[in-house]
Amino acid sequence: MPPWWRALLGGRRLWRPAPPASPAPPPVGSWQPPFSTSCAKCSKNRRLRQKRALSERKLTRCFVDHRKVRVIGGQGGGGGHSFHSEPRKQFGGPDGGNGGDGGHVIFKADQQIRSLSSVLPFYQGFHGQRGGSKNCYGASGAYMYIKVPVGTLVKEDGKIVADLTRHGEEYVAAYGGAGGKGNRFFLSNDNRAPTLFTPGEPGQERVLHLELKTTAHAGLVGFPNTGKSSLLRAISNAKPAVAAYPFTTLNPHVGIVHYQDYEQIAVADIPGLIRGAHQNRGLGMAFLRHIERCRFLLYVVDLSVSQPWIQLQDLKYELEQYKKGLSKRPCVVIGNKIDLAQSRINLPLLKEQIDDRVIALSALMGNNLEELLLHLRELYDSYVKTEQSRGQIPVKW
Ligand SMILES: Nc1nc2c(ncn2[C@@H]2O[C@H](COP(=O)(O)OP(=O)(O)OP(=O)(O)O)[C@@H](O)[C@H]2O)c(=O)[nH]1
Ligand SMILES: [Mg+2]
Repeated sequence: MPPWWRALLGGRRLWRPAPPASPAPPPVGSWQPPFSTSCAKCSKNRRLRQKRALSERKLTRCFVDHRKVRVIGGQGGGGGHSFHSEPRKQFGGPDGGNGGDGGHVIFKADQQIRSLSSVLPFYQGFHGQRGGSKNCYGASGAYMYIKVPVGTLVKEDGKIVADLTRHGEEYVAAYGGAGGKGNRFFLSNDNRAPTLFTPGEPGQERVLHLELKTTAHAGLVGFPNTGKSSLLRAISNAKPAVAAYPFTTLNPHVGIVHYQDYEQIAVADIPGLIRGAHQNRGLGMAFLRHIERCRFLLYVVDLSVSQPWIQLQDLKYELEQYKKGLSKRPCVVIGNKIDLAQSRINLPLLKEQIDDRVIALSALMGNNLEELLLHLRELYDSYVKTEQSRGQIPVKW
């Protein structure tokens, strides 16, 4: 504080530094380290704050499996128009460079993307730059990549033009326009001073429909409330909502089952189907579409209801009506809710009625999940072998 300020306050000092406090002696018998350990202790004992899972309502709002997109490739840059001139070289000739090409707009499949919600309705590619003087070419426009989920179908006028089923696969949605020619390009013996130059071409313009079909190795197919989501929660880290009312799940969820040899099997929880789903009852078509891409099917039936084999017949009928041969895919029948008394009565009856293998388990209590996991691996191994024998690369996660 300046001295004149202190004089103004009547010589009073407003703030006085506290006398240095003498360190308190440590209590007898308890040795304290000469540094603070409280921070380390806290960090060791502190549990990592977990990210709150998105609610089903929020997920439903974010999940988009249809998009109409207008894409335009970048415009090519115009050709340059100039004549070289310098001291003692007055008529140096034409030196207008060519314009750069417009950038393409490209769809690229990315495993990290879950739905088409991040895809915008319109994309314009980057334009090429104009050709300059001194024979300088314009820079080409950069490619514009639009990330889409794996399993995206690209349709134009109802026809499938691309199917992006593998991570990193690309499809050029709109080509950029070619760059124009500068006047240097038109130099010839006949014409030593061409003034002609061409503008860049406009990029390709298309209206495309994107459609997402969930891709997974296995699909959990069943009526609502049979415990599909509970089962996916039990065998993987996925967290689909579980509740005691039908149509809790409205979008497919994909969970990954990890094995000791680092193989990973993707299992999709498909929303519940009902009778008449192939006629679009209960959003049937939207749900059935996601089953198409599953290499093998896990039919989940509720063993506690009477005559559970009827559920299975109905499911197979719906799949067959939707797409021929869909119900013939490798499959296993999962009899869920074996922890209930009625289920134990129904299980032998179900086994009598059907030829497929039945695995009885309880997704809620975790009973007999090992048998399912082992059989899932068998199905996966046979899928890998068939793909390799056909000379194709099996889809891996
Ligand atoms: N007792 C018993 N109840 C179960 C079992 N598995 C699931 N449930 C119950 O069944 C109800 C429905 O479970 P979900 O996992 O939501 O069924 P879902 O097939 O995904 O249903 P949707 O999403 O509507 O198609 C919940 O109340 C679960 O607690 C089980 O093994 N035993
Ligand atoms: Mg569910």
